[in-house]
Amino acid sequence: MKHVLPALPYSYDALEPYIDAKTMEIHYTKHHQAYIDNLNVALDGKDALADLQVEELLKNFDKVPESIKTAVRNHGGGHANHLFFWTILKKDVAPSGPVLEVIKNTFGSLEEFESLFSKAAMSRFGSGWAWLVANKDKGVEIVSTANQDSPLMDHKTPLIGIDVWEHAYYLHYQNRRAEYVKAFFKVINWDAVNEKFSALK
Ligand code: MN3
Repeated sequence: MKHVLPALPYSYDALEPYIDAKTMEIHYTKHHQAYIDNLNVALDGKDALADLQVEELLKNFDKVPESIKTAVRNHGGGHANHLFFWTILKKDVAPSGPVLEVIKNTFGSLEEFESLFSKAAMSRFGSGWAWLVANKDKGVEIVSTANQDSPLMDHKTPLIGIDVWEHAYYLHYQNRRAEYVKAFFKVINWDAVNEKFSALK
C-alpha cells in the first residue's frame, strides 16, 4: 500500500484570516506531500509495515526495523500529524462537549487550558508540536513533541494539536509565533475534537 495525500476537507482560504490561503496551500501540497513521499520510499519493500495505517505504524514503532526507524519517525510522524491537523481545523466553532468538560475538570477553566497550551507551543524550541492528548484512561494532558514525533509513539491519542514549525505560520506571521498560537484557538473544530474523544475505547 502506498500512502497518499487525502483531499483537504475545505478550501485553502477557509481559515482566513487566522491561517492564510497561501500557507495552507503550501503546507498541504508541499510539506505534507513530502512526508508522504519520503515515508513511501522508506517503506518500499517492507510489505507488512507498508500495509499498516500510518497511525498503527507509529503505535508499533518498537517493531520498526532499525534501518528505517528515523525515516518512519520523521516522515510517518509528519504524515500522521498533518492528517490529524487538517481534521481539527474549522472557523467559528464554539468550545463545547465532553472535551470542554474534561478540560475544565483537568485544568480548572478553558482560559487556563489555553494559557498552558500556549506555553507548551511557545516553549517548544525549534520545530515541533504542542498537543492536548488523551492517555489510556481517557484523562487528558498537554504535551509537546520535537520535530515530527507523534504522541501515538507514546500511546497517547491527539485531540488538539498545533504545528509550530515555521512553515505553518511564517508567510503570514513571520517570526510572531505568539500571534499564530493566539489565532489557532479561533480555528479549533471542537466538533471534530469531541468526535475523536468519544471514539476512544
Ligand atoms: Mn507542518
